Amino acid sequence: MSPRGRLTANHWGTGVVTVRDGRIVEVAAHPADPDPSPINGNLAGSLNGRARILRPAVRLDWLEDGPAPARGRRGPDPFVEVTWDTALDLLAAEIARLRQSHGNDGIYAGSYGWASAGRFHHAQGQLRRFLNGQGGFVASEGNYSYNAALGILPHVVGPYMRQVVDATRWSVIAAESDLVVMFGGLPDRNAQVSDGGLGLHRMAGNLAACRAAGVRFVNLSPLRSDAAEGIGAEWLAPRPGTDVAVMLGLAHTLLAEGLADRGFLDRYTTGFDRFARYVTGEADDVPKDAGWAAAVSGLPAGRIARLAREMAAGRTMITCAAGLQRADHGEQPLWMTVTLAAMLGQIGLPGGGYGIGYGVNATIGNTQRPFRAGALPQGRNPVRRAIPVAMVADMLLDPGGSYAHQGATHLFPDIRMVWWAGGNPFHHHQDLNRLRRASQVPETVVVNEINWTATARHADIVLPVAAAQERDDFAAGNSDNALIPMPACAPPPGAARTEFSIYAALAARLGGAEAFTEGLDEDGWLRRLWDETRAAAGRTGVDLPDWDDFLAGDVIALPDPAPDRVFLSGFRDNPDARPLPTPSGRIEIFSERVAAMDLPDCPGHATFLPVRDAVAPDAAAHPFHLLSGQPATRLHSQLDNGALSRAHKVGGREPVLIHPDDAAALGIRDGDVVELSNARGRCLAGARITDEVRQGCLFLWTGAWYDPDFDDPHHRCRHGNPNVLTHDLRTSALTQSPAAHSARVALRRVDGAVPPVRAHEPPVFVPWPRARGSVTSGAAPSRPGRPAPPSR
Ligand SMILES: Nc1nc2c(c(=O)[nH]1)N[C@H]1C(S)=C(S)[C@@H](COP(=O)(O)OP(=O)(O)OC[C@H]3O[C@@H](n4cnc5c(=O)[nH]c(N)nc54)[C@H](O)[C@@H]3O)O[C@H]1N2
Ligand SMILES: Nc1nc2c(c(=O)[nH]1)N[C@H]1C(S)=C(S)[C@@H](COP(=O)(O)OP(=O)(O)OC[C@H]3O[C@@H](n4cnc5c(=O)[nH]c(N)nc54)[C@H](O)[C@@H]3O)O[C@H]1N2
Ligand SMILES: [Mo]
Repeated sequence: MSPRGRLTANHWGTGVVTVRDGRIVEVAAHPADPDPSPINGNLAGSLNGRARILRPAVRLDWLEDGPAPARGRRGPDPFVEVTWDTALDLLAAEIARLRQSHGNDGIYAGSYGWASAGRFHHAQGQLRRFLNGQGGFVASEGNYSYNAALGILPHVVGPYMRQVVDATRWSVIAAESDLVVMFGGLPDRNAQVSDGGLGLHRMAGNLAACRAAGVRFVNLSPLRSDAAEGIGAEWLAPRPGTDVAVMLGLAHTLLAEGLADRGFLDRYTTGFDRFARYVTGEADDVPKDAGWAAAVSGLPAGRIARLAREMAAGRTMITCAAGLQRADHGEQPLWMTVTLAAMLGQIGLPGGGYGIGYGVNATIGNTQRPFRAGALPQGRNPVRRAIPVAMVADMLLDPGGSYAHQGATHLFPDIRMVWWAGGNPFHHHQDLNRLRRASQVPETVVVNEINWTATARHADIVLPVAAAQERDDFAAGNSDNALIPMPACAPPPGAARTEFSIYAALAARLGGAEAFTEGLDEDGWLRRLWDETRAAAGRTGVDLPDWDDFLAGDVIALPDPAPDRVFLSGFRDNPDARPLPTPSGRIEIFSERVAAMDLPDCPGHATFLPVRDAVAPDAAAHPFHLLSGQPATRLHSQLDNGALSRAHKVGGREPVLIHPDDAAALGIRDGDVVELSNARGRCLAGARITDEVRQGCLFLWTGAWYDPDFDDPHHRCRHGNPNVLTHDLRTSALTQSPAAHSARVALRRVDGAVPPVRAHEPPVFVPWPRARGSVTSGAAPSRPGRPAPPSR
């Protein structure tokens, strides 16, 4: 093995682990990685941190009073640490009770989230397999990343995932493109992450090659650093939520100046004329010309018109960051990106056309997996119900209520138990005060976690689990071409254990142990999955070593199956033989199918619709547009108590980027404590004053662990989690996607005493049975809980 030490795989790349006295003390970059992620710097501190969950714990009220809605107590309540036998007996009895009294469609285990890399110990996969064997559960569909794309693009060009897998390669862009116009930029901090792990970070090198080849970049974004410094991008900062207006201004110029490619539009698209009447203003008396676009977006009209001419003059790639659709009417920038690219007529040509979400994932446009590696089979869910993932609070607050999705009406299930493993809804969901209310509704909430996140603190039964570095596994990123060994580097601390062992023990209590384990232990499963991987590799002509050699060895790089890929080139070559999977077989600039749904928030062609908070009656009281993109210093909320993430806090609070003019007007200096607020919630943050951010915008990274101050009437977050401020409205009734990037807030400097941040501390534990009035902080000695119900 070339690197000294044991390898580990994370969504942000491969690391080399140093262990001292049975503890992970450092995770360094793999020496072969040309652009390693700094996020490894959080691992040692977080895995050994004070917030690590060391023993199973049960919320005091739940233990005393039994399963019931929590009436605000989930969150502030103390916990009782219990033995595994007690925790598993209580949980098995509760599953049995609910199945009996209510049925499996009272169990919600969508459990959205990124968990950790690893083909076998995948948190959601394990939970689904277990519950599928116990009668099933209500699931979720879609994601928080690009849900609007999943829902709208099949109507326009075809499934979103094909567009990602088949995205035009950066090597092709370097060789063929003159200009790359990036809506939402292409943040290099984001493009270091890839779900399931990755061998090498290639984006920086490929962008450098573009630069060396003379490709010009334009970054349209509220944040200058959404374009990597090295690519020398021109920065244009439209008001957030106005990209569709800018693109319409570009489209109007193309049309007015005869620069739209009529031949392409006629042969490969449908419905352009309908859309053109909207652009010219024939349909609504508002010509969407560059002047109109300038008034809406704040960009100069002349620059918009010139950009249109530049785009038509050479080979132009248009990219749209996924962040743009995590916003009000997020379907529209996607549809408009495709429409604009169609007008340029370069879709399917090398270096032309469009790419959606290049920055979402380190592999997009950079490499691809040659085959699917083995993974834990999840079985079949007998409960065939799933809600759109971002409707979780809607569902809990409105059992039996109806909702629209893709033109149909559905009813919410009546949920009694919620189970989360490998996700952090008190990070990822919007309007956390509303989520707090919703999370009181179930009778029982179960959370498997590594750390005492806010989600764990809002649970009734908390199960401590081993981290990726504490169990044998292997990684094969979902879109990467490497196989990475993940040997256990250290034992899990305290009583933490693997989720496989937890479900095996629960299945033994409930019946169905054999169905869950199939008679295999963890090592047996890993060998089975590796055998499947070897067989799949063999079919592509790749010979893999046996499991023991692989686990002790280095990363295995696999061939890239399509290094010169050009998106939609087959369709362009022969649209009759290779039609798109849309109703017309063509790009649908106007969609009869979407139009027939008659949705005011998603009409039949790309349309500019304003940000809701900006046109709300109280808009003037909330003058700042809040953006809350992905943090450079961590993956979402994971390992927020690690060294790198903490080093970037301002006085222990999450930094918020403020433009110098805005700061001066409010008397805010760099490093001050500030409060962000609106009618939905409040949080404290640390001021970072920088001209990197557009004036009028505040940028507060997502993922600071939610730290509600229960002594404050507004439950103000002391730490700086933006989701106390974001709204829990959907992009549209078509896709019901989350829309975090469209919130407006007020800002003020906070003088005088401020409460300390408590997010990275464990909750309060009390002994049990309770001696009245006794409350201890930190780990109290475990005492047995109430008599365990008999196991089945
Ligand atoms: N305001 C705002 N909100 C956003 C976004 C935004 O841009 N702005 N982005 C959204 C997006 S794109 C996403 S993808 C989501 C991300 O939302 P999540 O995926 O929910 O966020 P993570 O912080 O990655 O949460 C993963 C959790 O799983 C835990 N974990 C890790 N490994 C394991 C394991 O093996 N077992 C168990 N049981 N737990 C494990 C970690 O400790 C962590 O708490 O956030 C969304 N929320
Ligand atoms: N380091 C790190 N990398 C990550 C992640 C992480 O947590 N940490 N998360 C990963 C995940 S799960 C995902 S889904 C991807 C997300 O990848 P993206 O969707 O690309 O990420 P975002 O940060 O939400 O948005 C990108 C940028 O869009 C800009 N933006 C927001 N609103 C607007 C707007 O209205 N107009 C314009 N023009 N720009 C706007 C913001 O400035 C933001 O920086 O990142 C992945 N990469
Ligand atoms: Mo995401």
